[in-house]
Amino acid sequence: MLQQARIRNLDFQSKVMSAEDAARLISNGSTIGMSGFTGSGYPKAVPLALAARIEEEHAKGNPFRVKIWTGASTGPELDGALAKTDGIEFRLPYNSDPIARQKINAGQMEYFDMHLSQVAPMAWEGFLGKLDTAVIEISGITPAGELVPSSSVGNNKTWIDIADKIILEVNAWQSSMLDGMHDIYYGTALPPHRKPIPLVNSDDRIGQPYFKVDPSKVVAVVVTDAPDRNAPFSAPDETAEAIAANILDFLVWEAKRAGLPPSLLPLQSGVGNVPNAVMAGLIDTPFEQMTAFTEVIQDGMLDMIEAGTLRMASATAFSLSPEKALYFNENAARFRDKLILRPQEISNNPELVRRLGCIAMNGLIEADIYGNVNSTHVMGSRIQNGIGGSGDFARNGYVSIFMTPSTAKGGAISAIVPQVAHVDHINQDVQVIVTEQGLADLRGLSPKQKAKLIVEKCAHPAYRPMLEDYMARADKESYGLHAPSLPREALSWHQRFMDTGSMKL
Ligand code: 0RQ
Repeated sequence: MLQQARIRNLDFQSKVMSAEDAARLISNGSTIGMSGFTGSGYPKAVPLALAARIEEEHAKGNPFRVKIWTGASTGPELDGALAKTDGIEFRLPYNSDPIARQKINAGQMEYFDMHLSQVAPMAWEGFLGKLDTAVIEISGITPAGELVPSSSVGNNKTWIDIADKIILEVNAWQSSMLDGMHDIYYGTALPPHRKPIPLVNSDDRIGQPYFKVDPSKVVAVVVTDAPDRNAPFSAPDETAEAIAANILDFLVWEAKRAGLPPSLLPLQSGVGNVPNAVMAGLIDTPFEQMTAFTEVIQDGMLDMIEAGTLRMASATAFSLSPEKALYFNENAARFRDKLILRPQEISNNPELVRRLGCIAMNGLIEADIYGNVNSTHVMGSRIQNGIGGSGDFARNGYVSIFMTPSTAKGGAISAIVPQVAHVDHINQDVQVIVTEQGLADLRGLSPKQKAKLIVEKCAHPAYRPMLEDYMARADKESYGLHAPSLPREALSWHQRFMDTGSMKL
């Protein structure tokens, strides 16, 4: 019954098989394009069956590893299960799974951390090699044999188009109300044939609701009924609330200064507790009829829609807490005409982000006194997640805001340092830095002016005198005085943490 309701095409019905049988169609050394974006819409049965098969082969002493491409992060049934078996040889473009992270940082898994908007174009350009198999979660198949996307779109269109063979997971847990919510654009091309993307407003629809698929490439259809697994949000603590309040004050001030409309400009927000607290806070500001042109729809955005503050949100995926995902499934009809899910090469497209003038709000690991930002590598070498979509939005938005608590690890680490140990966002792409201490608007400032403001507004009082002392000495001893630095000392804070467990003197 379930099967017939979701798979409304006889040819596809005849391809239904178990996840174990489908996993047997994948061989050692394969490159697999999986669906999945921030814990939504990832395949939940075939990767687990593949992990079991890899474990069996390893137990027999046979090699078995695969290369995995996705939209962004997935769930424990995919990254976690495959990483645990040492089954992933190579992974791109974003990961937040703790087991996979541990393998990457132990040097046991190759990882290509890249801008999310660039994944599909690079795959088409052939840089990434050949894609053997696509494993894609969908929420249904139409009578005409088109695929109804699931709770994330990510790179699925591209994987379906370029893979030699396709395994589909039809997940009955996903709301049937997702049908019609997606906008799959088929007009992309490689240079010199690329044309302007005809999207002018966040809520423009420029494509079609379904993925096209060549049925002869579909080798298996697996039926599942399993929830997405996103991490729950914890209630914002005092620090998160202070950061959110600083951002909200800034947005109100900026709207007045620049004469922005009451709908502000399209919002982009990273994932996590602080961005979620910002969304919650926007409900009580003078803004109205706002839109979001962003990567993921999180709890706060659904609340904003229900409060009437947010008119619509465009993204590539949901990133809802487990409770909010259930709530969405039960109330999907209400949100249906207010949400659009697009391929990530469109949701994160630099051309569109620049044209729309998004307000980009992302997290950081550390920033330096000149406004360079490290979003990815703890102590310069240990990857946390990846750059994700932050670069797509930071460089191209109307204003790029980066937020963080001023310290990490109970105060042992300062988030503001003389020099970042790894650079993801150069200072030209970072216009505002905000911590619970305050907000530094860096637009139009020279390096020395930026340094003064960042230390004064954003650094924790325990580290402010150390930074001021560094700046004063650099001002006297530096090789050049445009962006004064003391190379021998600039990374000594990180070394001290690694040696002693604290950046403090
Ligand atoms: O580690 O979990 O072991 O305690 O980093 O830090 O403070 O919980 O903050 O969850 O917002 O993550 C930059 C990682 C911030 C995130 C980053 C440690 C800290 C903790 C997480 P523990 P918090 P958040 C759209 C945009 C890149 C991708 C992006 C991110 C852990 O925002 O991945 O922006 N951004 N995508 O203790 C050592 C420091 C540290 C530190 C934090 N200075 N030194 N450890 N940590 N600062 C979304 C997508 O692209 C899908």
